[in-house]
Amino acid sequence: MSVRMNCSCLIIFSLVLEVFSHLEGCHVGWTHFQDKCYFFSHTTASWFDAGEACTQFHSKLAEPRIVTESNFLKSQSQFLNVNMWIGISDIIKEDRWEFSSTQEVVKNTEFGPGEPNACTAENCVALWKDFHGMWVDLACTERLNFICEADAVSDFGALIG
Ligand SMILES: [Ca+2]
Repeated sequence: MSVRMNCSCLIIFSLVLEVFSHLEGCHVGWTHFQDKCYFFSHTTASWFDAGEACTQFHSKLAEPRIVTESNFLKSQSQFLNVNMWIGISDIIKEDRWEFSSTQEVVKNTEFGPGEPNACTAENCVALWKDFHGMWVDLACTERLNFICEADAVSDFGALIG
């Protein structure tokens, strides 16, 4: 009897967790902030493979567009204590830093001291933990943790419907 009750409680608990995560508009394992959901990877990949992994999750490498978002990602990279790829590069044109998904030029770059520093040898941007999450340019083939972003689902009906 007690075992069965424990099982029921577990199921109800799981359902409650599930509903709460849906109410927030993000899948389990993703972090909700403002109108987006973020996935902070536990594994490392090249910048290209990281972008591919995000695509598999119906998302893209994070593209911090506003100060509050950028500060949130920086603080998370500090909290997790890892360097993390984001969706900014100058692959297409040297020293033209652009968001990968739209090729829009990044107006407010946040490079750390002495960065970017390697011209065509380093074309991909990461949040650097030793710079408190400020950016560095790195060789895109380096393996780093990465951040994916997706739109949060605000319409609860659309989620369950
Ligand atoms: Ca660099």
